[in-house]
Amino acid sequence: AIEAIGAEACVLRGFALPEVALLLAGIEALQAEAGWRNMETPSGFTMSVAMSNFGPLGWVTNRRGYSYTEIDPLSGRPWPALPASFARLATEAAAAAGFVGFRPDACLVNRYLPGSRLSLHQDRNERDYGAPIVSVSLGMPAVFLFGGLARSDRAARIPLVHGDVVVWGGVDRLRFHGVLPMKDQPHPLLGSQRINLTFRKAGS
Ligand code: MD3
Ligand code: FE
Repeated sequence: AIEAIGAEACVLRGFALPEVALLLAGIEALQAEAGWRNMETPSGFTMSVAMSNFGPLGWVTNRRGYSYTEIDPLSGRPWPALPASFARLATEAAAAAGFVGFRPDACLVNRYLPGSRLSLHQDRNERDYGAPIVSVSLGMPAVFLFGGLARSDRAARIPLVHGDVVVWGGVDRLRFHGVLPMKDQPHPLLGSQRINLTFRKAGS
Protein backbone atom coordinates (compact mmCIF):
# COMPACT_ATOMS: atom_id res chain seq x y z
CA ALA A 1 0.00 0.00 0.00
CA ILE A 2 1.26 3.46 -0.92
CA GLU A 3 0.73 6.14 1.73
CA ALA A 4 0.86 9.67 0.27
CA ILE A 5 2.46 12.30 2.55
CA GLY A 6 2.70 15.02 -0.11
CA ALA A 7 1.77 15.60 -3.75
CA GLU A 8 4.97 13.80 -4.83
CA ALA A 9 6.08 12.11 -1.59
CA CYS A 10 4.97 8.76 -0.19
CA VAL A 11 5.75 6.05 2.34
CA LEU A 12 6.06 2.44 1.15
CA ARG A 13 5.49 0.53 4.38
CA GLY A 14 7.76 -2.50 4.72
CA PHE A 15 9.06 -2.21 1.15
CA ALA A 16 12.67 -3.02 2.21
CA LEU A 17 11.81 -6.01 4.44
CA PRO A 18 12.67 -8.69 1.83
CA GLU A 19 16.13 -7.08 1.42
CA VAL A 20 17.02 -6.60 5.10
CA ALA A 21 19.61 -9.40 5.26
CA LEU A 22 21.50 -8.00 2.23
CA LEU A 23 21.26 -4.44 3.56
CA LEU A 24 22.62 -5.38 6.99
CA ALA A 25 25.52 -7.34 5.46
CA GLY A 26 26.40 -4.32 3.31
CA ILE A 27 26.22 -1.98 6.31
CA GLU A 28 28.52 -4.29 8.31
CA ALA A 29 31.05 -4.15 5.46
CA LEU A 30 30.76 -0.35 5.28
CA GLN A 31 31.38 -0.10 9.02
CA ALA A 32 34.56 -2.17 8.63
CA GLU A 33 35.84 -0.44 5.45
CA ALA A 34 34.99 3.22 6.06
CA GLY A 35 33.53 3.51 9.57
CA TRP A 36 31.08 5.83 11.31
CA ARG A 37 32.04 9.40 12.07
CA ASN A 38 30.27 12.33 13.73
CA MET A 39 30.97 15.19 11.34
CA GLU A 40 31.22 18.86 12.16
CA THR A 41 28.77 21.42 10.76
CA PRO A 42 29.89 24.75 9.27
CA SER A 43 28.72 26.45 12.48
CA GLY A 44 30.99 24.21 14.59
CA PHE A 45 28.52 21.71 16.06
CA THR A 46 29.32 18.00 16.05
CA MET A 47 26.36 16.09 14.63
CA SER A 48 24.67 13.61 16.98
CA VAL A 49 24.02 11.37 13.95
CA ALA A 50 27.06 9.31 12.86
CA MET A 51 27.49 8.97 9.09
CA SER A 52 29.26 7.13 6.31
CA ASN A 53 28.69 6.74 2.57
CA PHE A 54 28.62 4.30 -0.31
CA GLY A 55 30.04 5.84 -3.50
CA PRO A 56 30.76 7.03 -6.10
CA LEU A 57 29.82 10.27 -4.28
CA GLY A 58 29.63 10.75 -0.51
CA TRP A 59 28.06 13.62 1.45
CA VAL A 60 30.35 15.35 3.93
CA THR A 61 30.23 18.38 6.19
CA ASN A 62 33.06 20.26 7.87
CA ARG A 63 33.88 23.82 8.96
CA ARG A 64 34.08 24.88 5.29
CA GLY A 65 30.57 23.70 4.40
CA TYR A 66 28.58 20.81 2.96
CA SER A 67 29.68 18.94 -0.18
CA TYR A 68 29.86 15.66 -2.06
CA THR A 69 33.30 14.05 -2.44
CA GLU A 70 34.69 11.06 -4.35
CA ILE A 71 37.29 10.47 -1.64
CA ASP A 72 36.50 9.71 2.00
CA PRO A 73 38.40 12.42 3.93
CA LEU A 74 38.91 10.00 6.85
CA SER A 75 40.55 7.15 4.89
CA GLY A 76 41.87 9.08 1.89
CA ARG A 77 40.37 6.36 -0.32
CA PRO A 78 37.22 6.29 -2.51
CA TRP A 79 34.00 5.55 -0.63
CA PRO A 80 33.07 1.83 -0.69
CA ALA A 81 31.14 0.95 -3.87
CA LEU A 82 27.34 0.97 -3.74
CA PRO A 83 26.25 -2.70 -3.76
CA ALA A 84 24.06 -3.59 -6.76
CA SER A 85 21.33 -4.91 -4.43
CA PHE A 86 21.14 -1.48 -2.72
CA ALA A 87 20.89 0.39 -6.04
CA ARG A 88 18.22 -2.03 -7.28
CA LEU A 89 16.09 -1.50 -4.16
CA ALA A 90 16.28 2.30 -4.58
CA THR A 91 15.39 2.11 -8.28
CA GLU A 92 12.43 -0.20 -7.56
CA ALA A 93 11.12 1.96 -4.72
CA ALA A 94 11.36 5.10 -6.85
CA ALA A 95 9.51 3.37 -9.70
CA ALA A 96 6.76 2.20 -7.31
CA ALA A 97 6.34 5.86 -6.33
CA GLY A 98 6.14 6.99 -9.97
CA PHE A 99 9.78 8.00 -10.57
CA VAL A 100 10.92 5.64 -13.31
CA GLY A 101 14.64 5.40 -14.18
CA PHE A 102 16.14 6.63 -10.87
CA ARG A 103 19.89 5.84 -10.78
CA PRO A 104 21.48 6.89 -7.46
CA ASP A 105 25.17 7.88 -7.38
CA ALA A 106 25.26 8.56 -3.63
CA CYS A 107 24.08 6.65 -0.58
CA LEU A 108 24.44 8.47 2.73
CA VAL A 109 24.16 6.13 5.71
CA ASN A 110 22.98 7.75 8.95
CA ARG A 111 23.33 5.99 12.29
CA TYR A 112 21.15 7.17 15.18
CA LEU A 113 21.66 6.17 18.82
CA PRO A 114 19.24 7.05 21.65
CA GLY A 115 19.18 10.87 21.87
CA SER A 116 20.43 11.43 18.30
CA ARG A 117 18.39 13.89 16.25
CA LEU A 118 18.46 15.67 12.91
CA SER A 119 17.23 19.24 13.04
CA LEU A 120 15.03 20.73 10.33
CA HIS A 121 16.93 21.27 7.07
CA GLN A 122 16.61 21.13 3.29
CA ASP A 123 18.68 18.85 1.04
CA ARG A 124 20.13 21.24 -1.52
CA ASN A 125 23.68 20.07 -2.17
CA GLU A 126 22.66 17.99 -5.19
CA ARG A 127 23.12 19.20 -8.73
CA ASP A 128 19.71 18.28 -10.08
CA TYR A 129 16.54 18.64 -7.99
CA GLY A 130 14.68 16.74 -10.72
CA ALA A 131 15.74 13.36 -9.30
CA PRO A 132 13.85 11.99 -6.28
CA ILE A 133 15.41 10.93 -2.96
CA VAL A 134 14.78 7.46 -1.55
CA SER A 135 15.15 6.78 2.17
CA VAL A 136 15.21 3.35 3.87
CA SER A 137 14.68 3.01 7.63
CA LEU A 138 16.20 0.11 9.61
CA GLY A 139 16.24 -0.68 13.33
CA MET A 140 14.61 1.47 16.01
CA PRO A 141 11.46 3.43 15.17
CA ALA A 142 11.76 7.19 14.58
CA VAL A 143 9.48 10.17 14.16
CA PHE A 144 10.15 11.99 10.92
CA LEU A 145 9.31 15.70 10.67
CA PHE A 146 7.98 16.72 7.27
CA GLY A 147 7.63 20.48 6.92
CA GLY A 148 7.02 22.91 4.10
CA LEU A 149 9.13 25.09 1.85
CA ALA A 150 9.72 27.64 4.63
CA ARG A 151 11.46 26.67 7.89
CA SER A 152 8.58 28.16 9.88
CA ASP A 153 5.86 26.05 8.16
CA ARG A 154 4.30 23.56 10.55
CA ALA A 155 5.75 20.07 10.20
CA ALA A 156 3.78 16.82 10.07
CA ARG A 157 5.05 13.97 12.30
CA ILE A 158 5.41 10.70 10.43
CA PRO A 159 6.35 7.53 12.36
CA LEU A 160 8.86 5.35 10.49
CA VAL A 161 9.73 1.77 11.40
CA HIS A 162 12.15 -0.95 10.31
CA GLY A 163 11.72 -1.69 6.60
CA ASP A 164 9.80 1.47 5.66
CA VAL A 165 10.88 3.30 2.50
CA VAL A 166 10.06 6.94 1.75
CA VAL A 167 10.31 8.54 -1.68
CA TRP A 168 10.34 12.33 -2.21
CA GLY A 169 10.57 14.24 -5.43
CA GLY A 170 9.10 16.95 -7.60
CA VAL A 171 7.32 19.70 -5.69
CA ASP A 172 8.22 18.02 -2.34
CA ARG A 173 11.96 17.75 -3.07
CA LEU A 174 12.94 20.93 -1.18
CA ARG A 175 10.64 20.63 1.82
CA PHE A 176 12.22 21.11 5.26
CA HIS A 177 12.54 17.84 7.18
CA GLY A 178 14.22 16.31 10.22
CA VAL A 179 14.13 13.54 12.81
CA LEU A 180 12.96 13.98 16.44
CA PRO A 181 15.37 12.93 19.22
CA MET A 182 15.47 9.14 19.30
CA LYS A 183 13.97 7.22 22.20
CA ASP A 184 15.65 4.00 23.33
CA GLN A 185 13.30 1.32 21.96
CA PRO A 186 15.72 -1.51 21.12
CA HIS A 187 15.09 -3.41 17.89
CA PRO A 188 15.43 -7.24 17.82
CA LEU A 189 17.97 -7.18 14.95
CA LEU A 190 19.78 -3.86 15.44
CA GLY A 191 19.50 -3.19 19.18
CA SER A 192 19.58 0.46 20.29
CA GLN A 193 20.26 2.02 16.92
CA ARG A 194 18.48 3.24 13.81
CA ILE A 195 20.17 3.16 10.43
CA ASN A 196 18.82 5.30 7.59
CA LEU A 197 19.99 4.94 4.01
CA THR A 198 19.44 7.98 1.79
CA PHE A 199 19.83 7.38 -1.94
CA ARG A 200 20.39 10.42 -4.12
CA LYS A 201 21.50 11.51 -7.53
CA ALA A 202 24.06 14.08 -6.40
CA GLY A 203 26.25 14.59 -9.48
CA SER A 204 25.65 14.71 -13.19
C1 MD3 B 1 12.15 15.06 2.84
N1 MD3 B 1 17.95 11.97 6.65
O1 MD3 B 1 20.31 12.61 5.54
S1 MD3 B 1 15.40 10.65 5.23
C2 MD3 B 1 19.41 13.47 5.44
O2 MD3 B 1 16.04 9.70 8.52
C3 MD3 B 1 18.10 13.18 6.08
O3 MD3 B 1 18.17 10.04 8.36
C4 MD3 B 1 16.77 11.63 7.39
O4 MD3 B 1 17.26 14.01 6.06
C5 MD3 B 1 17.00 10.36 8.13
O5 MD3 B 1 19.53 14.52 4.82
C6 MD3 B 1 15.54 11.66 6.64
C7 MD3 B 1 15.73 11.64 3.86
C8 MD3 B 1 15.07 12.80 3.23
C9 MD3 B 1 15.83 13.30 2.24
C10 MD3 B 1 15.38 14.32 1.45
C11 MD3 B 1 14.16 14.90 1.64
C12 MD3 B 1 13.85 13.38 3.46
C13 MD3 B 1 13.36 14.44 2.66
C14 MD3 B 1 13.71 15.95 0.80
C15 MD3 B 1 12.50 16.52 0.99
C16 MD3 B 1 11.71 16.07 2.02
FE1 FE C 1 17.80 15.59 4.66
